[in-house]
Amino acid sequence: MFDTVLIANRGEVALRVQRACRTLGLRTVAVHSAADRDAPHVRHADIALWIGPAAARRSYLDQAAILFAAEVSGAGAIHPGYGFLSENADFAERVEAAGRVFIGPSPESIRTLGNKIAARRAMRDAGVPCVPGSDAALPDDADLLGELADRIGYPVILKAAGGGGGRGMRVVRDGSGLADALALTREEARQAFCNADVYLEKFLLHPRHVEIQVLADQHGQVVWLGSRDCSLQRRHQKVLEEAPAPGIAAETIQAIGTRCVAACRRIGYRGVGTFEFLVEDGAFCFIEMNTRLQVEHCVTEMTTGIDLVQQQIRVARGERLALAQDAIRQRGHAFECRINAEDPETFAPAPGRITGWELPGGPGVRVDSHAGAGTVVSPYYDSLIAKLVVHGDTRAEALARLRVALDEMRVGGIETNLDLHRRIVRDPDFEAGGVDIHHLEHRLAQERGA
Ligand code: MV4
Repeated sequence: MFDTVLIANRGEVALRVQRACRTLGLRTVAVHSAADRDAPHVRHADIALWIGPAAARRSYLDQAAILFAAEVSGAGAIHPGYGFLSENADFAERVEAAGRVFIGPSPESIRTLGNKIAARRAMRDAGVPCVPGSDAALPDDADLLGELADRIGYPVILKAAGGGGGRGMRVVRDGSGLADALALTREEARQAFCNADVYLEKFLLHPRHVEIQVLADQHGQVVWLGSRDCSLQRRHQKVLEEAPAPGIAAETIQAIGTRCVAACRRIGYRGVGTFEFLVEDGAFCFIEMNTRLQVEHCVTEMTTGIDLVQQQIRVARGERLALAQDAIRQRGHAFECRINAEDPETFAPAPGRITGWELPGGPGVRVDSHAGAGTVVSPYYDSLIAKLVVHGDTRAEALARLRVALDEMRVGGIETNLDLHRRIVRDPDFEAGGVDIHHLEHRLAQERGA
């Protein structure tokens, strides 16, 4: 099995993967663009290889450059992190064809679950509850289409099979706009995803976004690792996440988690995965599955005590899961704030040189970051500079610690969303727990009006 891992990513997740590899005694290869020469994971790696200029297309998305770097460095495995090539089935296939291990699910799993129609069908067949909707790609025939939507009930939402994460969607309020909306969505889908298939779901008005984390080995053993609530978002960008999802009965979560595990067994899933649900009036509705490590995996780590990246590498190595489901518990509560370099008014990325950097600490406080005083935040990549993660025995304790930590943290030289987080953690509705996916945008609109 492999003893060297190539980290095909940058920023905080590259450092996170670097640490997990070191903990397991593995050698590491960092591949970096011209913008990331001085990144900490590059410094800590055994081998660092320059793969191209700052633009991601010519570095972190350049499959040939990364495969060549693996060859010359003798890396037996590639960890894709999140974003970039992490959910690219063709890349996973090329890694395997080169005789290396892709640290993630099989290319077939990535491909199937990347097609949202196929994913829905697989989950429905496995007994995972889905949003009421169509079971196949929509026909263009207006009568058939109208019948389908009438049966589901308005409002409905059209979604591209190749979309996900909020891309390629359109809400339709009544039958009069349906055919035109389908034509538009189809054309956008063809352009954006090279797949013109579109499906239909009932549009839920006030759902929460709740996720279930799973972990599967290559021998058919699968566990679920509790829930996360990611409802606090703006324009499909998550801002603050927590675990477990507050105010949901343990038996309800347990029943859903068990279904997710059964679904993974059925499709022969391996690695870490996330089932995304919309939860409205206590009902869980599957929407999509993410086949990668997620940014917010840390709140699951803090509540379960399990190092998800280490587990990801172990199962990729062919090890059997050493975790039994009945020994896994979510203890206490955790929050994660995504600290971004961004304009507090416009939310536009605000790159630049960080001149001041003071981190919080104390019991239950964790900061995952590649940044520090002197770090230049590049305009070429996403604006995440740190994840502030806080754990406590109860939600109230974790929230109290989070308030203190946010007040302690200082970033100088660039603008950040630290102040936004300080306002969120003092919002009475957020403090009560269980706000829906529209809450943050409603609050921001209120603030602008006030
Ligand atoms: C929905 C929905 C309401 N009803 N599907 C947006 C991201 C993608 N993962 C799915 N999304 C949604 N799908 C149905 N049937 C509302 C959203 C949605 C949303 C979902 C999760 C988190 C934030 C969101 C913000 C706006 C819309």
